[in-house]
Amino acid sequence: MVSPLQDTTPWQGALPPRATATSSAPQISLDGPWAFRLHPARDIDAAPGAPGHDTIQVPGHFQLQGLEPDKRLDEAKWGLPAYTNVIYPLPVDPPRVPLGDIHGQANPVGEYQRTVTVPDDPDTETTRWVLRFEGADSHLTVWWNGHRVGHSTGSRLPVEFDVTPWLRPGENTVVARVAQWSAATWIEDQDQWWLSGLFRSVALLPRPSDGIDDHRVVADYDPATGTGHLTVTAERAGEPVECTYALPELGLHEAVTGQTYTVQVTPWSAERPTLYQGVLRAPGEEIRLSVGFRRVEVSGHQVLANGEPVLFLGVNRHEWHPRTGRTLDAATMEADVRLMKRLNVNAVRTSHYPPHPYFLDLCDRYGLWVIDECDLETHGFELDGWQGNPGTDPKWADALLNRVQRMVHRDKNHPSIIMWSMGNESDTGPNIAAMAQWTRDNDPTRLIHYEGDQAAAYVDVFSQMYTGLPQLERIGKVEEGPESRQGELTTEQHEVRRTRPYLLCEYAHAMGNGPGDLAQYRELFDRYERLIGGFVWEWIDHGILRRALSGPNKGQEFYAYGGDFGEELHDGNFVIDGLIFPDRTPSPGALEMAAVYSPIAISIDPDQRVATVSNRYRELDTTHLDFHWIAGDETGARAEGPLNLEVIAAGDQAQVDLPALPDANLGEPTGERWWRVEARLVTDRPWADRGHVVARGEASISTTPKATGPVSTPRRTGAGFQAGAAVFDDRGQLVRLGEHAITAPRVELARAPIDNDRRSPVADDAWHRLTPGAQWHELGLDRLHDEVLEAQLSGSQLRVVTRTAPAGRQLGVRTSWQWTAYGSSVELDVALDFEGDWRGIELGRIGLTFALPRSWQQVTWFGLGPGESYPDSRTAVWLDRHQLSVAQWQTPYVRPQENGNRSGVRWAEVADHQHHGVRISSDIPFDIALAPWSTAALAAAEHTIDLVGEDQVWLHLDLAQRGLGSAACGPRLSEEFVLRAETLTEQQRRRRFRFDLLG
Ligand code: IPT
Repeated sequence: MVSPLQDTTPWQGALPPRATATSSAPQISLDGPWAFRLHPARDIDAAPGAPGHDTIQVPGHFQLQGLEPDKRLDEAKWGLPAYTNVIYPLPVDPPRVPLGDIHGQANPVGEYQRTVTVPDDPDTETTRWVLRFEGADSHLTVWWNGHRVGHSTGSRLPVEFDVTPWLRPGENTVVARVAQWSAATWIEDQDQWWLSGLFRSVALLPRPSDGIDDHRVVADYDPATGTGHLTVTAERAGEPVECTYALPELGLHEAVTGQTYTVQVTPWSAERPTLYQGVLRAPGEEIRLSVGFRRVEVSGHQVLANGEPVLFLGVNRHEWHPRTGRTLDAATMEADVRLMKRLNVNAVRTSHYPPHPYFLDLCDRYGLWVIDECDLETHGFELDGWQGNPGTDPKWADALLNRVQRMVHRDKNHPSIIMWSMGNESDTGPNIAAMAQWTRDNDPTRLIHYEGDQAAAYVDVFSQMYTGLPQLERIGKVEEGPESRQGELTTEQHEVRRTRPYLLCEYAHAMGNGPGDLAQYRELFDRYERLIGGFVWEWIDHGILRRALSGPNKGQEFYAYGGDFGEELHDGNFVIDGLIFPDRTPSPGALEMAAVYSPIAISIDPDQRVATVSNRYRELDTTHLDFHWIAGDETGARAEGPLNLEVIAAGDQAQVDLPALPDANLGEPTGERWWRVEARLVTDRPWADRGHVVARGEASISTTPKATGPVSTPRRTGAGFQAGAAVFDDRGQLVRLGEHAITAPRVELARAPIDNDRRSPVADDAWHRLTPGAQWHELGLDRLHDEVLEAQLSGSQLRVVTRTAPAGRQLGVRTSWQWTAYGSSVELDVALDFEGDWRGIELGRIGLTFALPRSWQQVTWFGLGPGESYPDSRTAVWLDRHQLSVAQWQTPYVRPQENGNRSGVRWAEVADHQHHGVRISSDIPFDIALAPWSTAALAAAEHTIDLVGEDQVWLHLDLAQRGLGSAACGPRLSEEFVLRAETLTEQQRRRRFRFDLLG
């Protein structure tokens, strides 16, 4: 006998799908505590008995509720989280899944049980009692008072059962069995944690027989005339029913369903989310209407909304919370939407399943374009060449169609939804084409997206992932070839695809420190009409909150990732690839994205004292923004004031003169000064407070190098040498600066690999197939040996030559260090020469590392900040005098890696609380980072709790840093950001630093 868990039938006993609605009809929430236990999967259909002895909260995942953050894994009560990306964690024998002989182990089934109290004389004549589940992962079977009501799959889709025939007066018992693995597992292979249970709300709905079971709002907007065409329809028990509705702001008081009304309206868009509120009435029920008018169409190579081309500045969002997994409370969903708006995001793809319905309400209200994606992914079939893929195999046709129907019906009334997406990474096939066809027929008001249709045959946009910049440019110019990962297109297919707008449904992989290159992508989006934008991968790191149970950081919280739960198969920290950390703090990558996505671009010409402001909105003018100028210098002095700028219409730009700077406020007029212009919100918005900065532009005014004082000749001492305040040993190695012990600078050529350094090969031939990170390790660049070749006084300088090289190789770096003193200051001229064969080697950095006293914890610098920046990620930082402690300097990437680089630094002071320390400066802006741990310790750490403060502060002065890129899942790092010994510029090989003692 086939177990229902192994059957591809999507559901049995369920009511037809319908729209989510805010209704006046009563609702009995069944959220809260339920009795719980694990039940053997083999007996999924056995009649339920007494309730389990444990208690669990609904909504929630049972694996997460059975394991507190400070409990050992062997104390987990109901299974453990498991993370895989593509690969299925089970033997692939679809539609079969393990049933398991051992109680609850191979296929944990959660049995939920509770009582529901209804009136003593419940109406079962004119009321239908409907039990609704918003989400059960992955297979749900339901009993009401001991009667099996039905079952369902489709984890992130609602299902309703009519329980009226079995309803009893007073107390009723409901049992829900939710299996982790079922046939549906094969079509829910999204890149995320495997977590099960009743993870969304459950309710009992007494449905009035004279109510409204389903309704549809079609609100078209004609941009040529500014009129809206509104048709509302209603259904009861599957049949159209005539009802009236009111939308008072539109002058509609007694409108009738089924008729079309023409009204003057302001359309809905992400920029201007105009909703008209009203109510749809039937004798037994009122439903809230929240109507947004818009027309979505493809015109040429563009997607138009209300006649205006849409540029998608988007993010991919999985649902995630570090304690509750995919169970999100309303406040968290709202926090996400508000943060997206503050980060200048205008679109969200609900990768890779329909989100909690409330999230879509928020998108309607706050203004975000949505690609609503169906709960479908079969990526693991790729490992067997897509053999048996559900997109093709007829036995899955119903299941796939059922999913898209349930999504469209649930979400059809949201104006924010601009495209329906059929799913993700499921290859192509007739079953998916049929989903698209059904959707097109059912809802002609929206576009169809599916990246797996590489011929763009049954979708409206040609969509791809992680396309590199050169290929993107070819596509922008409509010069791409007929190639596709599903084979070469025919001429006809190619001609069709060439007519489609091009969307990056995923790009800029935000794993760890990154993504880089965002500004370059935006530039292409702006340049080529056919490039309609993209969605950064992805919104949030899916870290699971845990607490260190032992070790030096015992008790400290950290975030777990794949492999931390003892999974047999896992994909490590590939699940930590978000723009925001698990606690929802924006990472530097998120801030970079916000700057690149900004709807206002500001540039400053300091010589002409003119700022140019471009309005990149499609609809909004700049009435909601105030412009301010700020000027400052390295002393921290500043002046600021309002900028009087005319209102700039969408798509236009304007120039404005900046005032003459009052020298008196700005210290020494010889130093470097900067201008900054900010666009700030004039009034509070639902997503940000008044004054929130939407855009910044900046420019530096002038640099007049400071005169250096008279040279003082270095001298020999008993133990070595002295130059100004700098004291050296007899091999010319710096040992002290004034009173303070400092370890001689060493050359560093590697960095603690970022995820992008760990995942993409440097080239295709055998040795170069290593990733940069592996190459550094293989070659020994992460454990270099230093040898002093020479140390002597020469004229007014101490001249030292060292050789830095890995063991076992002939290649190395010969570094000349020339120290000159000016009074107590000391200058270092450093020059690196690469010896031997460095071909094919990509360097992490060209850096000098010093160990400073541990008490030097305060850093003040004049340069770009306050956040970290890298050569391909420096849009979000600005020139100013910034200040941070060494602790604040660190970016706590969930899997530790290179972080904290500050670039464009003119000078920096590192000091203790009494301001004893050192000031470092250079005529050429440099990169600097400080860390309480060494590069080796950072590289070795797997979690934040592995990092322990050391006895010194490590100072990194970098002449160059490798870019960030997106290579963990994207194209190789752009060559201009790769560091190779043979192509280093003069500035990347030599530099002069000056060190002044402070205090
Ligand atoms: C792509 C997936 O669509 C997404 O779910 C995620 O896994 C992402 O990669 C990487 O984090 S698929 C990839 C093969 C391009």
